[in-house]
Amino acid sequence: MEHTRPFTVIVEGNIGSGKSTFLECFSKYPQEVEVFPEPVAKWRDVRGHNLFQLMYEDQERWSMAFQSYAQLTMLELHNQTTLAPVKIMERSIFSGRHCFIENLHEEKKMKHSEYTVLCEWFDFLQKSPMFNLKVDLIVYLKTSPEVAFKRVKQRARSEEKILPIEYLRNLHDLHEKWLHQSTDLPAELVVIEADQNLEQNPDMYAQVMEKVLAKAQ
Ligand code: DGT
Repeated sequence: MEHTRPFTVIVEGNIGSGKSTFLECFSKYPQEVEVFPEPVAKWRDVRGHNLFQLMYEDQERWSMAFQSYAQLTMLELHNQTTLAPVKIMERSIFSGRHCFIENLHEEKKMKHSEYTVLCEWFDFLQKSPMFNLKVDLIVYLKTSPEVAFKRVKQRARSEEKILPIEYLRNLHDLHEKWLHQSTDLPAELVVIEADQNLEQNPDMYAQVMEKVLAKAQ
């Protein structure tokens, strides 16, 4: 049976917070959960253009194009139906708007006019009955920027080589502000303290996984 409104979970947290590892834990439950990783591969090949790399090489020049495309690919994921009753997404159109776009604007890497265009699009998409941005649960993997930075350096994704720790500090602050201070979160929030990794704390995801899998019953 196709689920047009599956129970939808978005997994949020800084770059390097462990979102992919959390998502992998659900690969044992294909009947119950359909997982949608972030579309980095698409960002790397937009009809031959690596927008992901261009954005890191020259943020002032490429952020608008990148965020515009990232917003489109996120919208596509939000809109996808599933065969499983539970849908889990890595990030969302919401963190794009409230963390990444906000940061680029605050850091003056994006012109105010460009920022305004992206915000107008976001507001339109959020209100439009044509798109399904419904979310039921937000899982926030909370890390210190220092731990996230160490993990990013260890995995050595080529585009992220030049990423300074200040970038992760800014993104951390914006995740905290969005998830802990805003009055219009799209869903209930659960927080996982994620400075430890799975080897150090094998049960760190257990409670939240149970909560999510219960929605498939
Ligand atoms: P994980 O598993 O928690 O380590 O997560 P990552 O780092 O695989 O995934 P994520 O979403 O934190 O970021 C993947 C890369 O894409 C990273 O270099 C940040 C970048 N990214 C993701 N979404 C956006 C966005 O909306 N704007 C910008 N500028 N970059 C983004």
